[in-house]
Amino acid sequence: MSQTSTVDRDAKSGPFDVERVRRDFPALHQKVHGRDLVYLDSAATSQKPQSVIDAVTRYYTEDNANVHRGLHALSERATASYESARQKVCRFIHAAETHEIVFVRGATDGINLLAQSYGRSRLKPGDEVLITHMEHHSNIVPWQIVCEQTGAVLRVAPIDDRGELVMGEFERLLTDRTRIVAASHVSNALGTINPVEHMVELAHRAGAIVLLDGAQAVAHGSVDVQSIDCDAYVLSGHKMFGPTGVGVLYGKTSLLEQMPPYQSGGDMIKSVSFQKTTYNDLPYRFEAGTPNIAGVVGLGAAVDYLEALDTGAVRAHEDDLLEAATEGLSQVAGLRLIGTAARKASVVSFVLDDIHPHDIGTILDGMGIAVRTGHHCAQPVMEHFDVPATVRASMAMYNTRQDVDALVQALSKVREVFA
Ligand code: C6P
Repeated sequence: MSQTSTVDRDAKSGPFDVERVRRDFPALHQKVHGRDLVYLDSAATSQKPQSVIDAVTRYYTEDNANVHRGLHALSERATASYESARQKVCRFIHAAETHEIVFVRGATDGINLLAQSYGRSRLKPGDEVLITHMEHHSNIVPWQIVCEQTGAVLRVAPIDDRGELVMGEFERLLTDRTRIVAASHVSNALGTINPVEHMVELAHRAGAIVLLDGAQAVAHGSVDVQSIDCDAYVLSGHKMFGPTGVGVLYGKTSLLEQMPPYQSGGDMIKSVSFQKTTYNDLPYRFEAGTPNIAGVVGLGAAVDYLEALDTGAVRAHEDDLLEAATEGLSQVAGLRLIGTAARKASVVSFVLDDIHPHDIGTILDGMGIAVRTGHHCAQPVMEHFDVPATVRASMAMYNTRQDVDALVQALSKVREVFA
């Protein structure tokens, strides 16, 4: 991230050994179409370090058992690993209590949980939910659905032509009718880092609770949910070097305590009879059924991996990549950057002449360069910039200046092909 007060800028910054980090990620060392892979699609999903792969394999090889259910040794080991991952995530995002960490399938699942549990039980006709124009579909559609179900009204705070939230409008749209604000911490399509502390402060002043979508934030810098003071925060394991199919809904105790169960079944109850069911304590009340145990164990290993790195050095390295990519791409004739906010994570979206992004993506793939092309599940963003799609290169700590150079050079070739 280029700069943000939610990120600990005082973290010790030292020389960053990208080659050592790269050695931890086996998938990076392969040829694609006969060329060395240049992986620039980490916002879609990051690659996994060997330690995460090993943790998942070890769980299945040695400990595989259901959690919270068995008294036998394997079940106790599986439960211990599962609950230790909860403690790791709690520490990683600086939550106050481990029971504030609810394991879900990913950011999408976490947002749906909040919308259907808190939103559906609380919203009344005429109440308002405020989102922003830069949201991923996962932070739009669940709110549209809950507004249809309850008669609440969805409001959208605009963005400007750099892809920054128009704070004056955001503030104006916060009224005594606003009950929930749901906003991305970092935009996946633009890379914009939102001023989340200020947004939370304004929303709280208006009496609303705030959910932040941290899917794109957690891999780039330490997040402190207590200092941000958001009421809820979601993340996806697979975007922070962990497995797919696992993520976290963080909720302040005071919020989670008000929320009725979302899904029901095993593990979320204390007792069941045909007359009455009593629900389990937090966070188990929101973890119905057998969870993705291997995924949670892998997520714990991903947190271990991240915590062993110097976050300041990682951030400096990513900022350097962002700067190099922005500079390099700006030199490519006919290229228009989409998303030029002052505070950005290492994501660059662009269009090139009138060449369709899918064609660019296909040519780049032929050169071993993996980028994402399309609307990035953020169609309102595309509409704002009046483009059908963009090419998006998203960089993680294992990327190098050479990766950036390879992209910039390849784009000149793309232009030659279409000239
Ligand atoms: N964005 C991208 O290529 P899930 O699928 O639940 O793990 O994450 C959904 C999601 C929510 N919010 C933001 C800001 C996101 O970026 C994503 C996922 C990927 O940009 C896949 S569409």
